[in-house]
Amino acid sequence: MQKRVLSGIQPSGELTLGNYLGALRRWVSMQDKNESYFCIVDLHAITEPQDPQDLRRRTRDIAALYLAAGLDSAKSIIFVQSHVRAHSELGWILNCMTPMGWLERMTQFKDKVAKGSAERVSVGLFDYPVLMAADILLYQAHLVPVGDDQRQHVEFTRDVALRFNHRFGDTFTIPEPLIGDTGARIMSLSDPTKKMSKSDEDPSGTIALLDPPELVRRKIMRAKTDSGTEPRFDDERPGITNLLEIFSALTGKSRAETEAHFAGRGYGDVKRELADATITALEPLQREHQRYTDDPAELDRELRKGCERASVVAEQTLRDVQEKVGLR
Ligand code: ATP
Ligand code: LTN
Repeated sequence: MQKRVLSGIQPSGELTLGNYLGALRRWVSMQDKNESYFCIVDLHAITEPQDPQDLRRRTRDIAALYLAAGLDSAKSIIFVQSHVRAHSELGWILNCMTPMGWLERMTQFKDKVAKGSAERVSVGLFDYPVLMAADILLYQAHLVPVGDDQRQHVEFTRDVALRFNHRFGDTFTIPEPLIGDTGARIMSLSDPTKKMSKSDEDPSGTIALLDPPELVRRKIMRAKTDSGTEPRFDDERPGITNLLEIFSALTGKSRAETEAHFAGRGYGDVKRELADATITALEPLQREHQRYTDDPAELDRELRKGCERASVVAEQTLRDVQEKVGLR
């Protein structure tokens, strides 16, 4: 049986190598065998302050990168979250059924609050997982391919769905997170104890998918490592471990094969080969991205088609939910 797949990325910054290896690249390989929905979650991005022009540009840029990476609208439904109103509507209904305590436990929220003052944190950021649950449940998704940091949000979605089904009868498919073996948690190049993140203010830790080759090389050559010499995966040495992890995710080599590949060589060799591998992987993506930038009407057509197809499915679930809770 075909499974339904849904995932999304926020247009909160330039897409990174972490987004690619943890999410996007894996989506491409799933679209042949599954009924797939991939969105750009702009309503999630506005849970933190965004410049309106930047938000619009990034939303299109990310859509172009989805297509450039190989998502194909003949196989998948590719759309912008805010174009399909059912996301906000189901989000509200689920809000009314979700205990605050469940949201207070979310580690991503707690981490973000710890970084800023409570005054600056929006209600939307607190409520973020409920909207994410709406994204997933509207399409009755079985599988949610994400990086490791999103595991808790998918578990939360399962709890929301189970609770709704228990109270109102079978309504939602219970989804499962799908997290890769390699590349699920790429760390920052400048601080390998932190996740590589597109909204990081320090660009030296992040490889953006659209960084030009010389910049990619410079960032990798300057990546923070320890004073050791032997390239090995080692929790005590997060810098070199992260570089090896990226190498292994890009080349498809297992961790053992990657260690064997670099046996007897130094950290400098790892950096040089990783820079080459990264530049080679990004080159076709950047070329295809440029094609969509040159033809904005084509991108508009793709997103309009995606919105229409997604709306049909989303509306059906929304109606069912509205009827069950007594809104129709
Ligand atoms: P932000 O910095 O705005 O929180 P982000 O870079 O963490 O953004 P998201 O939009 O939150 O990116 O994530 C999109 C997808 O990319 C998710 O599936 C997430 O798990 C995955 N992802 C994000 N960062 C990484 C990373 N460093 N390694 C692996 N996967 C990642
Ligand atoms: N919270 C996710 C983005 C996201 C998402 C989704 C992922 C929003 N809705 C639905 C999978 C399915 C993140 O990566 N920060």
